[in-house]
Amino acid sequence: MLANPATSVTTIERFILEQERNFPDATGELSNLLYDVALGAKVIASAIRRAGLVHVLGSAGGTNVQGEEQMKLDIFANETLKNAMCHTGRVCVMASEEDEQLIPIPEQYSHGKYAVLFDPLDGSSNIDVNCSVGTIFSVYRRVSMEGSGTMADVLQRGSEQVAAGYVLYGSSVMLVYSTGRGVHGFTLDPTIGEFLLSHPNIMTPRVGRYYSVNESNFARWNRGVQMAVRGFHGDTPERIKGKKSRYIGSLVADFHRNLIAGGIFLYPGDEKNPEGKLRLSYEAAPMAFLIEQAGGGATDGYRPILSIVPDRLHQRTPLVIGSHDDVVFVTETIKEFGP
Ligand code: P6P
Repeated sequence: MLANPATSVTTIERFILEQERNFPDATGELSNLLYDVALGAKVIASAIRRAGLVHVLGSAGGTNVQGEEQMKLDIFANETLKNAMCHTGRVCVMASEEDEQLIPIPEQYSHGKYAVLFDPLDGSSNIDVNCSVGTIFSVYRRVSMEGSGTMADVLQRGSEQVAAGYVLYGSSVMLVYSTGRGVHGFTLDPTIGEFLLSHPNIMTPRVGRYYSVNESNFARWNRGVQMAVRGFHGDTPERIKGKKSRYIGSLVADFHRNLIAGGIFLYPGDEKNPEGKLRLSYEAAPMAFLIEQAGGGATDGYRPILSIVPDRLHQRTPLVIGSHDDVVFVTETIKEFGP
């Protein structure tokens, strides 16, 4: 008998268990870690929904390691994620955009086999104007032997990730993740407080409809990047068909639209910031893991993001990410027209 559609929902818990059943090498620990992140996301989503009401908006007065003004929600999101994972015995060390140093697991808790990195609230400058913001997370298997995790556990090549994902706090709250077996999207049903499977096996179109870049930096880009973006403007139809411009200034929101509809996002390096603005370990690498699982690509303009071994925790990287053929076009145009 067909299940009644009203009750045939697939929660993230059910989906992860089914994934475990289909892949005998899957261990429950990674599944449970994803539940922990999902719980943290629900708490953060609730705070964001209420932000305008509880005067959480506005600066907390502090500044983070990036020298950026910390919004109260930044701090709340950071603490929420730490608290969701530190006591579980699944994690040996954490790292966050909001913390200059590694985040050790308190001695009273056991140390698990995963290292987790996150940007707790990316795009936080959009909070006060009610634009979408996001959480980004990246999971590695530890390389250190036991006890408290080390910097080596978090400074791994992106291709070593065992899971990565993001939460988009937009018109609806979505959690999108991959454990290397496809990309799957879940939408939070606030009436029951559950993430329900809404976008199984996401594949991104080979050619994108949109391009996303901060055009105000155009004059500072190298000639190759300028020529690639001019191609997206439609200035060189013999090289590439023009695209529509969409740029929110929130990586998770821009990435998600391009993932679903097809598109390319660029944050190139320039004369002022040769390494660009975005962080390798907890922004570019997890998004690169996802986009490659969805059939797209991600480079720093020259080499795959997932091939880069980080030297420093808060290392920046130029980022070109999205539909496969568009990423190839940018990389080839940079090669042809040079820096
Ligand atoms: P710009 C938000 O501050 C962020 O880190 C990303 O989410 C976003 O893609 C980028 O910076 C926007 O930077 O310089 O265009 O405002």
